[in-house]
Amino acid sequence: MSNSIKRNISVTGNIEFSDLKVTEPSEYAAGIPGVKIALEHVSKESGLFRSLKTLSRMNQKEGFDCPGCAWPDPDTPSKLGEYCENGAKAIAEEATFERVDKAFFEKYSVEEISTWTDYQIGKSGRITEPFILRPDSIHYEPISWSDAFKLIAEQLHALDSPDEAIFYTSGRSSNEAAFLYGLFVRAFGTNNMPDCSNMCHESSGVALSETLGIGKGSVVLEDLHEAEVVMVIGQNPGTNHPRMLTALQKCKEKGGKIITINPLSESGLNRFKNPQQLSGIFGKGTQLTDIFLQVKINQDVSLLKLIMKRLAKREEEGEFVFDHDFIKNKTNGFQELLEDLEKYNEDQLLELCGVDSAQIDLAVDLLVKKSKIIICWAMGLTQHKNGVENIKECVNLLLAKGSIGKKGAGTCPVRGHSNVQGDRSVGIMHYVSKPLNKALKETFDFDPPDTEGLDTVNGIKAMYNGKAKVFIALGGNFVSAASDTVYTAQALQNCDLTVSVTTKLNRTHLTVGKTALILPTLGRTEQDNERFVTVENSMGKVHQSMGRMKPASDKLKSEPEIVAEIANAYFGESSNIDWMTLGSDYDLTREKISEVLRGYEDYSNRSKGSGFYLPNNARESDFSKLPGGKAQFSICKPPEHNLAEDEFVLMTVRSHDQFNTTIYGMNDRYRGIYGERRVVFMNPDDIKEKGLKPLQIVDLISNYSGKQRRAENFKIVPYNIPSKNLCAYFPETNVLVPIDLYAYKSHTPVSKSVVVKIEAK
Ligand SMILES: Nc1nc2c(c(=O)[nH]1)N[C@H]1C(S)=C(S)[C@@H](COP(=O)(O)OP(=O)(O)OC[C@H]3O[C@@H](n4cnc5c(=O)[nH]c(N)nc54)[C@H](O)[C@@H]3O)O[C@H]1N2
Ligand SMILES: Nc1nc2c(c(=O)[nH]1)N[C@H]1C(S)=C(S)[C@@H](COP(=O)(O)OP(=O)(O)OC[C@H]3O[C@@H](n4cnc5c(=O)[nH]c(N)nc54)[C@H](O)[C@@H]3O)O[C@H]1N2
Ligand SMILES: [Mo]
Repeated sequence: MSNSIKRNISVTGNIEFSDLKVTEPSEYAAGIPGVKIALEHVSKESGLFRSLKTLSRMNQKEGFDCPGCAWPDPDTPSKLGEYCENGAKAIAEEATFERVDKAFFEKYSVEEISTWTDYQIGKSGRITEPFILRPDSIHYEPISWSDAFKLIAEQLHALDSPDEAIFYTSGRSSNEAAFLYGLFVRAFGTNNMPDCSNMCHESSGVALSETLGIGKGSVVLEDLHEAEVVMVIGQNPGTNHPRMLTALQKCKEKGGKIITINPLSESGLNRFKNPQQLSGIFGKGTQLTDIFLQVKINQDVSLLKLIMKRLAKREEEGEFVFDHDFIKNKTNGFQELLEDLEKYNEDQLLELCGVDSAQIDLAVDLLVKKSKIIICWAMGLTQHKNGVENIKECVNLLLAKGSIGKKGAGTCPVRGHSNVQGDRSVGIMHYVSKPLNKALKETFDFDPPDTEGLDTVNGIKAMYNGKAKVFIALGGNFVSAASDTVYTAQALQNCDLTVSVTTKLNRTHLTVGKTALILPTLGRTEQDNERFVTVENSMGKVHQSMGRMKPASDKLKSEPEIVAEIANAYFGESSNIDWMTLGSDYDLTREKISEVLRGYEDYSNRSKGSGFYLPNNARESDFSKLPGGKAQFSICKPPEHNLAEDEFVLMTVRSHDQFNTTIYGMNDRYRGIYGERRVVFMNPDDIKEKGLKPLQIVDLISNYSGKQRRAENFKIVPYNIPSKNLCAYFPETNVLVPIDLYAYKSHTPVSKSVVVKIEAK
């Protein structure tokens, strides 16, 4: 092989400012602007007619599943279309007319592309054929599919051990592709399967498995309509799960109340004008949040403890607050929890969480009387050092109120990627599942590896230290999604080979190993030879998805085909698994899934129409697999930050115009930010006290274990956020998150509580 050169790649791209305009935050979500902007995005990228046709098929029974978030579809979709503004943007990204082809890569080197912003890189279009970046080159060039597969097989064979390869999965892959991928990786001989869950809801998975015996939520969509109280904690549904607002609206119409816990008053949770109803478009809309508890970043445990302490007091005073039958028959550890609560002093907890005491009383009043309670949460709880405890504290409250396993009550971790939950269910994970391994052996006659593999953080370290040499990604944008961007980029660059199965170009295709391959695949919306795939939504329902659009290029392959061909090239004649047939016959793959996993009987048939639910023990109040056969209360401690005078806690969040690392546009409409992403939201009193000024340019700096990390060029925006707290967008701020700072047990990077200093320029 030719000599490899060192490429001069920028890991941040251009950090110059564009054109910032700041207005008051929006007073409501969606409404006319929501519909208008949805249509603008799709028609700009792919033409008005094509876009209307595509939107009408989204989330309908015979259509395709939205490639955006994992919020479930109602059984009777709205006639005005079951989509949201941000789903429409996701479609527009995929349906774009722009192309990354041979001429594009002849014109632009990877060095030049890396100086662009993520927004510009994403807008360059759909990839049309396989490309290779050779070790002595800075330009990608075309390669045939068969040569690409051969090269991957050769490099995998050249490794000293299968554990020197890492197989990442993002959450957009279908169940069929993910199952085949997991099967191949185990047959190859490793459990090195980090996935985007590691950076996302892993803390939920760990906490829920340990307390309720299942790593998923317990509610279904209809439960949200029935609930008496919905608590939305650490989640911004107006932007990230817009169709959830319709469910919250139904809950309110039936008399339910909503408590929101968040450092920011997100407009999506204030007033909602449902774009799927004429009254929503033209009327005043629905007030969603009844009680807003403005918690300090990462002090949810303090706040929940305070709520429980006050609930316990009300019980002592003679009210019926806790569900003692449920607690006695179904749970372990309630007495210990009450004893632990006594150790905390109210004033101390109030000071820590920073919430107004009278507001907390309003929430307590509500919770005393109700038992149909649902807690919804997302990244505001999971991406902290104590992410697992945050969720366990929510489970404590639900268990004490008997709010699990009954209609209108339960846990609702709101998933991110549209099929991240399905990928896990069919076997994408770095840890060992003994039942899965046993079933794989029975069905496919090989011994799957039985030692735990590398997750995202450990995978990055292994590549950095030269212990892993091949990195293969089924989707995603690893370098921009993971923490510590500079370190992660170096880790990937240390590899011999990096491979990405992808629809579009992103920064991970620039920060690559000596050799790099881009394998272009069909998107969700595109026709796949009349075949359909299946996905699982956030509430454990599996259903089909069938693309209808003409593919972006006739050289694309489907994900199951690509995975099967890699496996086939690697094993050659030596495998007793017929990879090529499995990769092309999705019905057969589904049959194999149903042989290996419980709950998928008659899979292909049942996935048609609105689909089927997978078994869920928490929904049935069956805790037989847990210690003593009971759900577990947990003792959790409030976290300590011990901030120095000049330190702040920074949360890194999504703007309204992005899907993770894909930047759709430069606005964050609901927060009143237009034309710029390099902003940091700061409390107006803090700005004054530090002698800073609105719109002043600063750098953000994190110091950890003697190493300084810097994110340059942010404009200060005064905002309603607790003192000593800051907020900025990811991925720009990922350079600040140290690789060694992650949640205990789940290893989720602490993207929502990074301690930083501000330095004026
Ligand atoms: N349009 C769009 N949809 C998406 C995505 C997207 O990027 N764009 N991403 C998808 C993915 S993968 C995921 S995981 C989800 C993410 O969905 P979210 O979790 O809603 O996304 P974030 O922007 O990270 O928002 C976190 C919210 O938590 C709050 N928060 C931060 N720290 C704390 C805290 O300590 N306590 C509390 N109580 N709140 C806190 C923030 O103010 C913010 O409102 O969305 C999915 N859907
Ligand atoms: N600082 C900070 N970091 C974070 C977070 C945060 O809140 N703060 N959030 C974390 C979370 S919750 C998550 S889930 C991760 C996300 O991590 P990833 O899942 O790795 O990142 P995405 O940005 O969702 O990946 C987008 C890329 O997927 C590819 N793609 C799109 N559609 C398809 C498809 O159909 N098939 C294939 N094969 N590829 C496709 C495109 O190339 C696109 O550029 O980021 C995490 N990183
Ligand atoms: Mo996520």
